[in-house]
Amino acid sequence: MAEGQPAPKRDVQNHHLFECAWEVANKVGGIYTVISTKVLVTIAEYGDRYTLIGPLTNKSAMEVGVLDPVDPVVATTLEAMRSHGVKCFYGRWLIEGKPQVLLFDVGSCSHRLDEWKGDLWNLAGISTPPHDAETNDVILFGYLMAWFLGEYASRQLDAAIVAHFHEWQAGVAIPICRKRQIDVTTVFTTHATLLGRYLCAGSVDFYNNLKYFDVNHEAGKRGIYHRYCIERASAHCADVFTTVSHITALEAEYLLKRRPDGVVPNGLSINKFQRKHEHESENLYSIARAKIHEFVRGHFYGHYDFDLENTLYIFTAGRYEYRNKGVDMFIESLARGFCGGNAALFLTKLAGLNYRLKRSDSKTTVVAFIIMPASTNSYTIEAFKGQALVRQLQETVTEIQKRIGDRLLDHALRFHSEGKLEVAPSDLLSSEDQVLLKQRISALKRTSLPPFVTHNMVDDANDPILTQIRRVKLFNSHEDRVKILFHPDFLTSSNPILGLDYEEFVRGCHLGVFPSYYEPWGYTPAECTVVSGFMLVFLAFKSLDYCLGQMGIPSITTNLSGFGCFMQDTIERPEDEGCYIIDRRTNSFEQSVSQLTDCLEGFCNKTWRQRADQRSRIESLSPLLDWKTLGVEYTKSRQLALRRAYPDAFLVTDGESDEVDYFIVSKPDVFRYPDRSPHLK
Ligand code: 1S3
Repeated sequence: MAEGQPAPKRDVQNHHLFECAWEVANKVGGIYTVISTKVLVTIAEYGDRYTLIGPLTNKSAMEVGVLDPVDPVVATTLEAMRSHGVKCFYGRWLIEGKPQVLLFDVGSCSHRLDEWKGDLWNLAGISTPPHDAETNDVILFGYLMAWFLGEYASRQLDAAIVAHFHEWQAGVAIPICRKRQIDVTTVFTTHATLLGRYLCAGSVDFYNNLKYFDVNHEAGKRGIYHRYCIERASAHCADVFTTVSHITALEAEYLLKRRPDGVVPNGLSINKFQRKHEHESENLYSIARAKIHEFVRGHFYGHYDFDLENTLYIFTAGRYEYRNKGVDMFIESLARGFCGGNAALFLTKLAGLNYRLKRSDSKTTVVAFIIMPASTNSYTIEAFKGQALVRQLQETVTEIQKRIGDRLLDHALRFHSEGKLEVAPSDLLSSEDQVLLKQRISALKRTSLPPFVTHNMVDDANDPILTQIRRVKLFNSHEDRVKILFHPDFLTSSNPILGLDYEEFVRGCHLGVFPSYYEPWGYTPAECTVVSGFMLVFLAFKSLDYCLGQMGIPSITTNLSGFGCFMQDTIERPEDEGCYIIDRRTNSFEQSVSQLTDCLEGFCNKTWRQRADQRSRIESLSPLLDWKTLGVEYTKSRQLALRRAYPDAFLVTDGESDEVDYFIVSKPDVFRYPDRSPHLK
């Protein structure tokens, strides 16, 4: 809108929505899950008035089917931008709901980087260093989005426009829209704060000091001041500012210096057919578990002396943030009792699960997986060898089985009813077969213990997970009732070693453990409860017979994770529904480790029946996490943005706006103990 001209009267009821994020069709982390799973409810509300905007990358191009824009104004706007050399893709994102999507190639405008950086400095006072490639892309992306929105809003004058931006990587456009007075209303959602993530990953007592951090100084010290400025400007310039949980709202208030207008919890798209296929549930568990069994047999070859029927698979997974995701606490709770050779620990409740199971002569074995991508070179030879040896043995057994079958058939054919059927084992198992079998068995002999990592790590000596495993001496020995395995890579069904997709792996496990210290929301425990609709489409696409939306796997999280707090606020006794919540707010690290170990021990002591009952209860939690329930918070945030930008359109009869601050952000901020374990410093 040109300055001085009256603003057009836009229709707020039938407004258009542009949702912008770096993770649109471009999976990096949790924001991809948020956006892709939310699509169905947003499409139901907006239809073709909804468009997503993201970056054009090799990955994102694969997820989009190119088409001509439905909206003629979008078509003319893009034509105008293309005439200036902007490269972009317009089409449908190939996920459930097939939303319209616009992807900008930031590289096509890299020649304008210096000009736009100068402009960002002039209009927002944000200076950025030359060699931060991610920030450079973020600036290009921001300017392209603002350019698009400006052109679009100047051509489409009938309907109001809501532009919703996720996370600082999409935030640059917000101060630009404000300074250029582009006639759109903006919402900014942060899924974590930059400083929060950095501070927590270090060794500060984050939550008790939230109010006291010198934010500029802390950001400067960590070399992220420019990124922090972008994030803070996005939060302050947006008409409405939201975040994903109350705990992150508090963090944002102190670190970004704006109290969020509200909280938009993350949902999942629950498959509508799930209930019809419930009977298949147990079958799917068995298939997935059999695959994990197969892997475990191979990995522990030569030391496979435990009973798989009496083995529990537990796991933690996520972005490799050692302290933030609570991997330190997970390993500690598995193996505490050996640290520092402190004998007193053996005698107390402070001992870890491994010690407790040994002490009680438990017949249960726990295999604990850590699935977190890190820098690796390849799988280790040992990892391949174990699987190959077991496969060879399997093939040999199958061949021998066949020969035994033939011999038995032969005997049976010669059998006359008056005689006695006598078949000596030596008649069935020939000496050649015995030799072959012995050769295979002797190949399984091993002098070393089964490794606790599947890959060659780039920085093995300094890797924090490996360092801790070595310190607590969890070496997968015969006596250990807890075996540990670090898989520093994503899971896919095409993996040569652990060939399962993440969802299938989760289904094959018994328990997910996510004792996070910093976790604005945390999808991993929610994904133990349900599989998202998106994933179902993805799996169906790969022609796997997965039509079940539920997982029903119990999980452990903490009251420092958004999801954990949400469950505590929503359900009276989350643990009855298979959602255990560890207190990391008011407990010391030691106490939380003990609580986690108690919880793990309690789970190990459950009977098969108790675990099956628990699983069926968890499945009934799905509606609580459905976007159909939680999506309404997003609707409210957009309504508030419209009210703030177009108050006249909301005037009630007496001439007063009926705006209310719809979100209640205040939650008790009780934090007590410093969170650092003396053992972990
Ligand atoms: C963030 O991703 P993360 O794993 O880096 O956003 C997610 C989606 O809102 C959230 O679930 C998670 O806690 C945040 O940390």
